Amino acid sequence: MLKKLLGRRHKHQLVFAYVPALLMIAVLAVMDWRIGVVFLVATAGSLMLTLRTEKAFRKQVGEYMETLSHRVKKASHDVISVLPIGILLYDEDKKVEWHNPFVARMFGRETAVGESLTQLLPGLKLPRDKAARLEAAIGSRHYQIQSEPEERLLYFTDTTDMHALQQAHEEEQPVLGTIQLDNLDEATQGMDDQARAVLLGKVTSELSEWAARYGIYLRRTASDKYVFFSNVKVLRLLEQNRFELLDEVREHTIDHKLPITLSMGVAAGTSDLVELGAMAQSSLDIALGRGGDQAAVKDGDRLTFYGGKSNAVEKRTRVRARVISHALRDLIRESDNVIIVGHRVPDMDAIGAAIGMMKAVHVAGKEGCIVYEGTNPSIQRLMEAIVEHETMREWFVSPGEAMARIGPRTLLIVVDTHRASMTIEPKLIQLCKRVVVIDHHRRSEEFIGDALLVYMEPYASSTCELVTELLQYFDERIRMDVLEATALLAGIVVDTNRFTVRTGSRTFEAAGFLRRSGADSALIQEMLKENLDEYLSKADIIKHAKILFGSVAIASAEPGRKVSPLLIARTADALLEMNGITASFVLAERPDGLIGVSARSLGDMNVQVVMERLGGGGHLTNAAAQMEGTIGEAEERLIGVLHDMENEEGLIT
Ligand SMILES: [Mn+2]
Repeated sequence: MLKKLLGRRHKHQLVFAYVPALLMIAVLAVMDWRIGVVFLVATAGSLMLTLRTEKAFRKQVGEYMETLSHRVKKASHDVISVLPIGILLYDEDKKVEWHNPFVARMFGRETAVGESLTQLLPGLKLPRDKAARLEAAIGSRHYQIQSEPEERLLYFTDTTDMHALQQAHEEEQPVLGTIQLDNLDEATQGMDDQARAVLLGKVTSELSEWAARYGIYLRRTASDKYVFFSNVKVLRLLEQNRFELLDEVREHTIDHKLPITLSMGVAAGTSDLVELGAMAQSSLDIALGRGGDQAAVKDGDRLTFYGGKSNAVEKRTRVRARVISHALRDLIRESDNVIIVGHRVPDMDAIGAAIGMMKAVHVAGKEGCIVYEGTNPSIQRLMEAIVEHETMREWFVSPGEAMARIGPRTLLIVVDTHRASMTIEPKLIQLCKRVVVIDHHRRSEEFIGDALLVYMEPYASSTCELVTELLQYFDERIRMDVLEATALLAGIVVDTNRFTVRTGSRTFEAAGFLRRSGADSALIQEMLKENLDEYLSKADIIKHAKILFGSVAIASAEPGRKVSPLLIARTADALLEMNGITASFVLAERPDGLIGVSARSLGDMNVQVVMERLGGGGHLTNAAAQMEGTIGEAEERLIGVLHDMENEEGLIT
């Protein structure tokens, strides 16, 4: 078409170009006809020659254009078959319609036409309407996939090298860890130098063997502290083996009167070494706060715990209790007033500890109050006794009233919890500049950050035990009111399930002091009495108990039956008392519609970790969680977690 247009225009132009020449010839012919003939012949020859040249040129151009378009077509075809990019077209049923040879090589077959995409690329989710960039591994290679749903077209790019490079980069990221021997002082107390050296040597060789096994750089920084340096690749291995060093050291020193346990704080996820160091230290603090004998790994924002199979060892020295007591006394004396707050739905331990702290405030000659949200069945009888008391009832105020009392020099004491969200009024913690935390729970990730003083001892039976010790050092001649001492003792009695769990020698010493101060055990007996209905309800749930893993009891209440959280907890306590049971789990629907789970253990199994996996928390031997859904689903999830843990590192130690 183009050629024709071009040719026609040229012909016309040529003809017009010869018009003046013809006119000239006509004039010449009029003058002399012979000259006219000569010029006419010459002009005709010239015109013929021009037309022939023009024709030859047109032919050449035409031929050239034809070969060019052919070559372009050929090249684009070659590109599709040779380019290192896969192109695949699919139909509405996601079946392959066409692909280039790259795709055939990618799948390692001659053709994939007619096959379904879901089978070729299992697990790949193609978005319906938007262009998207996806990734897939086919065989040993990695591909980036550009999806164009409107054209039903996929482009594949081989990113294997990039992927390998990325992985190598990630694996070489630095990891920093700190290791602390939890109980070296306690374990070596009373040992002579030689025995101590032998024990330390044993632990040290265990540690260096471990470091050599993984190619870790390990360095001792104090008699009971180490620092190590490694990379993410090694960390993944350590996690896979669930930090078996913890078990090895504990097992190799088990023939001593106290096995040595380790705590580790490990940090990864940044290449900033200063930040890594701070993260490793805070991870170690958390591991220790949870009772030690475990590794806390902070990888970016993710915090994971490994181990923690043994219970926190009681600290035999009371130096810390005395130091804390004196620091607390100074803080109270420097304050205008003191507000004491416990956790929501307070139990005996929270109320008892708050009352003990009020005693401290009064001994220091200051004003104070206890934040109170109302009664619940577990503290009903204690609160009745307090209401009848001439002065104690004045101590309890509403959260609003407490808030109104906050001044610039107000001290807030948080008891029996260390999580701001668990307190009766979290705003108090934001509003008070000066906060003290006294708790016996194993530390969770949420933590009141900028407290002036933190006294957290997971080995202790109860916050009341800690508070009783603090009071003894507060003032040596401290005299307590009968109801004050009774409330503190009641807290210890409840949290130890009548001195049967988590009871150390210091628990009895604290109980002895309270008894000497006039604590009324008959009154406690009265407070803890249960009624017949409750007893029958417990028996009703226990009836459904089944035994897993030989000694783990799980009992679920009937669906639709509402059970109070307190009764769920007490049923778990009762179930644990049965012969041959090492751990008990009780599930029931709570009045608020959630499924409540209470978990108890004699100490051979860490129920805190089980509950943490279900979104709850607590202690090694005493923990709880709340779940949404039906009771059957909750039980299924719980059993799933138990099986997972059994496969990972064994449930029972
Ligand atoms: Mn408690």
